[in-house]
Amino acid sequence: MTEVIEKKKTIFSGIQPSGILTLGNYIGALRNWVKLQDDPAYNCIYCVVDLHALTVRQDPAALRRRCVETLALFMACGLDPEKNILYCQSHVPAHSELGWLLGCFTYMGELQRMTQFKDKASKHADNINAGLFTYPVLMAADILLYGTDLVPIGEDQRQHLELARDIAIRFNNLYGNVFTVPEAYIGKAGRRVMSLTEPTRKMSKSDEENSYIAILDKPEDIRRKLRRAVTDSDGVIRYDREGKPGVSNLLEILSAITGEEMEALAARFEGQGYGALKDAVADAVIQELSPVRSRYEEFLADKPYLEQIMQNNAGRAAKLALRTMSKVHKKLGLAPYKL
Ligand code: ATP
Ligand code: LTN
Repeated sequence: MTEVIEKKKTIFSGIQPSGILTLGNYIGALRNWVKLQDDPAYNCIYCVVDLHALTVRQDPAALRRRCVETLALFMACGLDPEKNILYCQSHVPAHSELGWLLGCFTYMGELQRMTQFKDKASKHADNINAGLFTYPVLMAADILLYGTDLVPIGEDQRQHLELARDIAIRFNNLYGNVFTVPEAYIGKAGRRVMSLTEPTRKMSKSDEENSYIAILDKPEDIRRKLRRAVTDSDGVIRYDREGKPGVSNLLEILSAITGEEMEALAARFEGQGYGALKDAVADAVIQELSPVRSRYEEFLADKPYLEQIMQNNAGRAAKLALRTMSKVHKKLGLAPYKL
């Protein structure tokens, strides 16, 4: 009898160390990463994408500190450095190299259409640098470097993933099957957690402090920010993203954390005031994040251990990256050289 051994699939995702990670990063990305690590069908690679963070000005000391802190947070959320490859993007130079090569297969018009570029360019009008423009090419390189099958991300990254797929298909059409064409993995609830102060915009770690809940916020701060969250004046608890963005965001956060359907939640809170809903969301968020906060403190207390994990895992990632890079060099006709 012949046994069919299925090759394990690869998952890759990344988060920028550009600030304090938020509830949006947690619900939209990190929580799904933790779920996926236990699926035996996958090898998971999760990266602190520090090169991407450089597209806006960073204070060097703060950036250095935040890379280690982000790794500690990955682990505090439950990511296991033995089961997954957890590392820092700049430690594997192949990301930048493939980024350059793929840039030669990406059109200006494609990059000009990216909504994140348009948003960030208007936010940082004094520093619209070329890196901000080619950001999605480096993201495509991150993903394609490892033959990634699945990319767990929030809804805001869907357009970038589509571009990565287009680049992979274009390259494969020219040179044969080099890259795996990746799929997005976007959770059902919480795919786009909105700002608490401007609920028509996504919650973002680079906005002002009251607009987001940081994963490491103290319980009293979480409750205060949620109590102050912008809603509306009609007093009705109902899920309607367009008409009632503030209330819908609260329902969606609650649903993402408790697993209860939005409609069931809306029915449960019918006739109650917004205060009751806000308190319920605060209770759920505090309960979910408290253990993360205490584990984070424990991990962060041992920096040498974290640095060792980064070092070892970068070595594991670099080995995998090398395989793709030598294939790409050969296909492109770069002069032979032992990498
Ligand atoms: P920045 O505000 O610095 O641009 P960010 O908060 O958008 O960053 P990233 O590091 O760029 O965070 O994103 C990491 C992951 O978190 C991505 O998969 C992204 O889709 C997801 N994510 C970020 N914000 C949200 C959100 N508000 N809701 C759901 N997912 C989110
Ligand atoms: N662009 C993403 C972060 C990111 C990423 C990646 C996500 C960089 N490289 C590769 C998934 C896969 C963002 O801005 N959220």
